[in-house]
Amino acid sequence: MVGYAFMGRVHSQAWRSVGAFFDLPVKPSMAVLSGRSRANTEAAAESMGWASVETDWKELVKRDDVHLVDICTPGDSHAEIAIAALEAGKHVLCEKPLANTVEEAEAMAAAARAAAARGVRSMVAFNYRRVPAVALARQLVAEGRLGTIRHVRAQYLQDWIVDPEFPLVWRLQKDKAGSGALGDIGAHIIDTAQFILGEHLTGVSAITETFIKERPLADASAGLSAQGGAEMGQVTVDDAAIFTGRFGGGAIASFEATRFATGRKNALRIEVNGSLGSISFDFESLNELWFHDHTLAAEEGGFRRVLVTEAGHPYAGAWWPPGHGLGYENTFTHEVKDFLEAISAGADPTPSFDDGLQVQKVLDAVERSAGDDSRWTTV
Ligand code: SOE
Repeated sequence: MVGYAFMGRVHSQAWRSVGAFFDLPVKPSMAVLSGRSRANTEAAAESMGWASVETDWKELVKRDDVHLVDICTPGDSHAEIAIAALEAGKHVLCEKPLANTVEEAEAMAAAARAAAARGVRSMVAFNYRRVPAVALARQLVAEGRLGTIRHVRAQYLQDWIVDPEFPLVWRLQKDKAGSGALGDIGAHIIDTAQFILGEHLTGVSAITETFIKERPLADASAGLSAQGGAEMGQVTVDDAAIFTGRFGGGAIASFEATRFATGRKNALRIEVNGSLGSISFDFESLNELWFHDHTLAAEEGGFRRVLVTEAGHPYAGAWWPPGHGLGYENTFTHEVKDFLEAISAGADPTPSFDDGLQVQKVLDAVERSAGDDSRWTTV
């Protein structure tokens, strides 16, 4: 694994726990963690269960005992690390968004296609696909239970940078993160919506806003709970993005991604309305999917809560008895389980780097539209 901050910790938890809950065709062993500071990387490796450390990811990629590289760094290093690892014959799991630009994502997707021809697999870490309720929503749509899809309403609402004193962490710098709320959390709702529908967005019209233009500088490694100093720096990404879009199958959609929705912590919400029914999901109640069956008599209709914790629900049977529920970290365990199974089966895992590239094209279209008075922009 490369990187050991928030994403590194949650991925490590997944690698540690996956074999205890799923009957896997291969057993992962956590060989090496890479980070720039030896002392900090050693401390992280010790607490998260990695057997050794490297201070240069290029050394990690060369090692014979490494068969899979998990990239948990900011977006500006994804392309270089992923392409080097794929060329060295290592399977690659890469955090989202796939890259900071469409050009980088294109190079990564090309490297992934070439590697797949040699049996080397890659996957982008859109973990919310692996929430059991989200996977169930996709099943219901695929089975036709919602009929023709007409509307998608997707939001990803957080509030962790409302305070103007919150420092200029890497997620607020375009050269490191690519974009702001758009790429960080907007990418998740784009992927989740496309996953549930099994269709792509074809065009968008967008607005973006940066409410706080300057913030105190933070130290380079600062994470989500960082402190700032007296010196100020420029915020170079969006704080919020709102866009409308059209899906290939005819549905029309609205998307909202913001870190300024006071009181909302990790509210990834999606509602889909079809001719035969609707589903509604909110990550802040992740064990629930709300389903309205429009084929019932009007007197019996209405949204019903499905508690997605039954053994027959996606992923749920591997865990606890019905009603005991899962959390954020379990979605990453499902992700690495699916990745290991695909590698062993010689199958292409999803979401692939091509799927990541497609999301990158939507992000790019949103930015182009927002920079051009919300003009309708083809993906
Ligand atoms: C921060 O906004 C963040 O950690 C994202 O980077 C993650 O992708 C999301 O799952 C939770 O919020």
